[in-house]
Amino acid sequence: MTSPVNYTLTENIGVVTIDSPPVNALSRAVRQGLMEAMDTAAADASEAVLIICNGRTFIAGADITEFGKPLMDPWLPEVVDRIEAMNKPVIAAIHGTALGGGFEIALAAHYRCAVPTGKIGLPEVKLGLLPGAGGTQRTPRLAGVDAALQLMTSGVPIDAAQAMEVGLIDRIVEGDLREGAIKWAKDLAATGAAPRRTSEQEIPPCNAAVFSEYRATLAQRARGQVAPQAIVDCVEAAATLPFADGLELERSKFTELMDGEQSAALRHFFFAEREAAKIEGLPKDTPTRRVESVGVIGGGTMGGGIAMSFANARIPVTLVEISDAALERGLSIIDRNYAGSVKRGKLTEEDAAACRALVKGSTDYASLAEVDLVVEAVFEDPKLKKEIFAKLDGVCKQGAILATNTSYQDVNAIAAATQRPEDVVGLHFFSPAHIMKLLEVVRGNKTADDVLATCMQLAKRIRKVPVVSGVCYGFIGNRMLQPYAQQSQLLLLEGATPEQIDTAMEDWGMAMGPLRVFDLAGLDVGYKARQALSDAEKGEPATYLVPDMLVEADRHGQKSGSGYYTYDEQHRPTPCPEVHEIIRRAAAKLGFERREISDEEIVNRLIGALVNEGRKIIEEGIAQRSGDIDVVYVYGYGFPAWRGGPMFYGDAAAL
Ligand code: 3H9
Repeated sequence: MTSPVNYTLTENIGVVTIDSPPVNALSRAVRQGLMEAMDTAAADASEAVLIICNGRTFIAGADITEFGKPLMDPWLPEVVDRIEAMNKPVIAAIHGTALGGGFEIALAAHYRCAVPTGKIGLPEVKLGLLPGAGGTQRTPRLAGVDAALQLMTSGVPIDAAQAMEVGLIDRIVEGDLREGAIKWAKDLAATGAAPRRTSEQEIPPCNAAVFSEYRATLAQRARGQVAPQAIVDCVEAAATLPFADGLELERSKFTELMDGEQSAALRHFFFAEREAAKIEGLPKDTPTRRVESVGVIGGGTMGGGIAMSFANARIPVTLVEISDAALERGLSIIDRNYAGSVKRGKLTEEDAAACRALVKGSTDYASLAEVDLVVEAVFEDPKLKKEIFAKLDGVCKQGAILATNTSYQDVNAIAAATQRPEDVVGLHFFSPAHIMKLLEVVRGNKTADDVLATCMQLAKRIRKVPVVSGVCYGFIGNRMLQPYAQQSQLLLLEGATPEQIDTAMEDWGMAMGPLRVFDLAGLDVGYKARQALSDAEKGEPATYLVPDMLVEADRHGQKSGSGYYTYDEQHRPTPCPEVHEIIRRAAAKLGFERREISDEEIVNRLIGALVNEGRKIIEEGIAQRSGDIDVVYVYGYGFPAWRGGPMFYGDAAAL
């Protein structure tokens, strides 16, 4: 087998080229190849050594597929030490993303350059790990403690200019990277530049309080997670201990994290997310349709957010509303959202203006005649949706994809309102649609393969995470929410308070407890829907009596200032005796005997409800695989990724 690492002596420069698609991860073969290349370079006539990669990126990190398996020689830290110990200057030349172990290789090199579009990062924290090949000790020596903590605890990569500003790279190479880097290597050799070992550098002085401040911030921002705190420990060691001792601490903490539950969960999630983009039975080379223009029907919160998602990816959008007034309202919400993005530093003023200019309004369906995709986002009225699809069938060009953003309705029935059900698909965005990453792609019985493949590809283009769902009431995410919501009602009636349930779930890791979620969504919505149903249709009174009584007591949720909680002007919730009394009355009316309920029972019953429904969803073939459900819950419902998603957690905890 040929090695993925090639070594050539080009004049007086030893050039080490890594070529291991797709992302040059540090598999055993790459590590071996690097060791051999260093041995050869150390012994030959080269005066400097260049490490560079072929393909789309510099090394994107350790090979995650090897994690959790027995270690194979040479171990990455040995490779890193070998590179740093070289007796002639070693230069790393970065393009794409130098991530994790990949950037640690660059840190062990004596000099670093990158193309202007290059990025560097230490994303191990997203896998529940810390940089385990010297990154926690070398990064602060070059960039200082603050920048190092920021890079490692966020896991977010920075671009070449920022990396240069903080001292993590030495120069930016314009034009051809290989040529520029070889020229630099020759200059270094000509001027007799010596190896410059990061481990031997003094760490810039820092304020000792920074560590306790970081620990406190992370206890909030990364509640429950162990890796971010371990990173702070290691950086503190870098600032206070000799390099070798710091490295020893890093190695023991890395091993501890690797063996822990959180990293196992996050590694599962990493692969689940990538797997979710694949559709069983659909070949990789399934043709796709061109999508260069989009129509959105409905300019409410949802439609506006969907329009922005496309415009942000520089795809022109025609937003259709029923009247000039409604259109004006919709466009002004979009204006406000863009102003907000600029204010929060998410977009520059120019970018926001360029995106906004791509959204045009219309009150005429004829303006959708030439678009490649239409997303209908009107309110949940099945009759109205069918009328709209019949109209679209009349005006849209052949081959246009017709999508509905329904959260619950039957996509097959909507498709049947057209003469082209194969072009109809569900695209279920989550609110706020320009921010939330999840996109459920709902496959109808007749949805064509190329429509599905196009939607999966398009999702990536608009920076969403797509998951395929079959047709059922609520698809994957909202269907699972029903038994979860019902369980929360039973817990209230049996003796728990809203604040006990929410705190238990938030302490466990959910972004928001269920009752605060219901308050945010508005209790009146479900109440109104129930008024149209017969008692039999409403189901068990235990599942809705409390919210009905709250609405009847004028507690409509956060927007009205009160629901399960009372809210102040900053929307901060306070527990309320009136609510406790309502719950007690409801329990008495339904004959519930109230008792003490432990936090553990709350978590197990609520997560158990999700898991049980999830298993049914898999049995019925609505979801392709359990990892897809995990992706839906993490990206759409605030489920903690470090618990792996409900299905991973359910299996691990034998729920
Ligand atoms: C680490 O380095 C630990 C060290 O500190 C210490 C060790 C002692 N390994 O994401 P994509 C696969 S921890 C194995 O769709 P993109 C991926 O599964 C590591 N495989 O592409 C997919 O396979 P498939 C720190 C990997 O262009 C294919 O490559 N590094 C790895 O959207 C394409 O991936 C990270 O955490 C890997 N490291 O994004 C970086 N990376 O086609 C993780 C990717 O079969 N990677 N694959 O589904 C990423 O963030 C993105 O993949 C990247 C490219 C930005 C590189």
